[in-house]
Amino acid sequence: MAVDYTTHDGVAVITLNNPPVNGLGLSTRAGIVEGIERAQNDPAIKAIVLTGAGKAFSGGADITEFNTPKATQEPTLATVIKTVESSAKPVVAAIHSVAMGGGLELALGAHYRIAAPGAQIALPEVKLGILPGAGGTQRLPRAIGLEAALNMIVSGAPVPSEKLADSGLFDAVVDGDLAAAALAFARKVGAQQGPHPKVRDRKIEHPNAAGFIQFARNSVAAIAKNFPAPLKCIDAVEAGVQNGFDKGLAFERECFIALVQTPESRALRHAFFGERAASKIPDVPGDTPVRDIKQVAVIGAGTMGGGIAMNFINAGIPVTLLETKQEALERGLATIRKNYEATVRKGKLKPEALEERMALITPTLSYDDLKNADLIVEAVFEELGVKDQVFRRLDEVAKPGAILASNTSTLDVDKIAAFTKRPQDVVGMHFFSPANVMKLLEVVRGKETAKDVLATVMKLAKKIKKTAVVSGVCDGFIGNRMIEQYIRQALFMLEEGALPAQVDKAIEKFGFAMGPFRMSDLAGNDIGWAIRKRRYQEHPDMHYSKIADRLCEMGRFGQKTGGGWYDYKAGDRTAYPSPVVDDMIGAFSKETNAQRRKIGDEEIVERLVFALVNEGAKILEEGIASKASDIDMVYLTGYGFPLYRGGPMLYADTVGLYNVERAIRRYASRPNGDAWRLARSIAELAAQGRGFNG
Ligand code: T1G
Repeated sequence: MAVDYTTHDGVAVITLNNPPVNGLGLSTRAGIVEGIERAQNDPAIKAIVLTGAGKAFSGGADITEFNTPKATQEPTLATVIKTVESSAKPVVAAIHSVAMGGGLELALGAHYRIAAPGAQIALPEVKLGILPGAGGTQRLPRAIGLEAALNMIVSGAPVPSEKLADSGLFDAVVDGDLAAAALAFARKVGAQQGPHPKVRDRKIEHPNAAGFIQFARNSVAAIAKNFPAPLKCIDAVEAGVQNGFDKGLAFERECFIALVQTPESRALRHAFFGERAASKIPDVPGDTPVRDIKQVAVIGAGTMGGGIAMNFINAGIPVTLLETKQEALERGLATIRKNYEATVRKGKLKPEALEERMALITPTLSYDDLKNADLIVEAVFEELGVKDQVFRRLDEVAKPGAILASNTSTLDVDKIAAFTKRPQDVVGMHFFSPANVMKLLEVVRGKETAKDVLATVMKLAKKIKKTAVVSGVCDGFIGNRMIEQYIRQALFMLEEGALPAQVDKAIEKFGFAMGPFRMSDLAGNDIGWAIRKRRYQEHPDMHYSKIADRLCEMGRFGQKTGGGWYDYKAGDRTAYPSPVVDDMIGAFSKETNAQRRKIGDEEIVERLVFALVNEGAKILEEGIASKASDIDMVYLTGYGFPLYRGGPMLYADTVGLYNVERAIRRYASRPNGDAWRLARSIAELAAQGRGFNG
């Protein structure tokens, strides 16, 4: 049973014991009910303490049970809370570390609550696309007031327990021994005459509840356009304010059942699990010993190197920053300082913290200064010859056991590893620009990369707040390999009849942060041009539209040259459709005898997204990625794929692989159809009625 029951001089202590965070799974729920009933039947027991073992009071409903029969099997959480609340003997919730979601709702069912400072208190259900489903929308407003409760429920953000000390939520916030304080408190209230206070009996006081709720609804509606849950949170709270506790509770339940079935909630839960699953590498045991990373070195102080260095100093890890020339080093340091100054101006960093962080950087022009580094990340020019020199030199100076990482985004990590005599210590750490902002880190596993190197980098990634996804070695790893097919389709569609603004608008309406042409103008069209030139050499058989080359031959590299797929005005980043480009596209179609036709938005979205899905399926087949959710995490955290759709692979499951297959076969039979080689696994899974994510 995931609950312990002990007695201490007339006080029964029920301890949740379901690691890692005392998720309220079926056995935990049953154990609490049994404990409460056992205490009722023991005349020696005068009061009950409810607490959690390990690292949490409770992290809430056991999300691993979601959409399984256990989740709704009695005793449900609502039943547990009702049992606690109707106990004749007072129940004291003793809260430490984490009381979230159902965990906080359970505590709200107790008669008294005492907390240790520093505990994270939250109703984060909205972040999973649902709402508190066990009375949180009804009890929290009664505990801490309408405004504070609505803020917590709609944001899902955690509040430290000490900040709620005077909110009415806790009877005490105690430093020191929480267990002893809880026992003393329980003895005190156990000696008092009942009935003991119930949060549900409190009134929700507000001078103008209806007005405030309407104000909240208007402000939330403006920002939550793709997510139904935040507005439902407000509806549920309002129902309790207007119609009383029991009706409010019933309405909350209806809302919960409706929301848990929505594709948005499925996407958010998928992302929640995907984030955690990504750090698990199938053949690397979770208890693999990791190397100690106390000192990092970064080679290259350019845009990438500087951003990479910031990640480590933000986590308090000192960085030796190496450049070849003094002015490049100074330029890099100045850029890092400028970035921090901007953060200070936004009030997100204290001025003194800026200096502390800058002090963690040791600039140098000498490789000899890298000899104590535990991890060395190179971010030098993307050319194999340059990587060759750098890694041979690292092989000479780096200490044994130092991890040698390349930030390469396109080169073969196995080839880079072969420049050293220690390929087992070489790994790819592909950061995304701007490296100090983008959450995604592709960890590229060479065929000889040691397992403890992978385990070390994955753990370090969590410390520097990155979402790390392991990729095998292939051209473009996971993200860029898939985006190449996406861009191919975008270019073909220009030849076939679409214009840049139409393609961008269609995919941005689908939810992408930025369409392919605005993105290319931002990154620089010359970057894609260089990659295509390499492609034409390596894969002469791969059919590419040359329309983007035509644009580059016109010198239209994007924002940096004042014009790319769009026109730009000085000091204005707005992308204006360009008549010059539209004419070029029309002329190009004529030259290639492409019959221009009207292309609908639905086809644009299908061809762009299914190009990702099809390549993602091949990446899974080849074992470059170990799970579909890894691919989704790459796209959600590195490519602006809309979170409410859960990533390309989950989106394909939502559409149904049967429909994805039919669409791909349709496009394969049309002009430029040679770009569509249907992934075998899509046909197989479709035939079995399955999806990528089970
Ligand atoms: N159930 C089951 N497992 C959970 C869990 C949960 N609620 N929360 C976390 N885990 C696992 C997680 O998958 C990971 O597993 C391990 O715990 C450590 O997590 C009715 C319906 C609690 C702040 O949304 O925010 O209650 O990978 O790496 O950084 O209204 O986890 O080790 O195998 O994140 O210390 C609402 C979600 C549920 C809380 C701890 N609750 N969790 O953070 O560790 S819905 C939540 C978190 C609900 C009711 C509704 C965080 C944390 P593994 P971790 P952490």
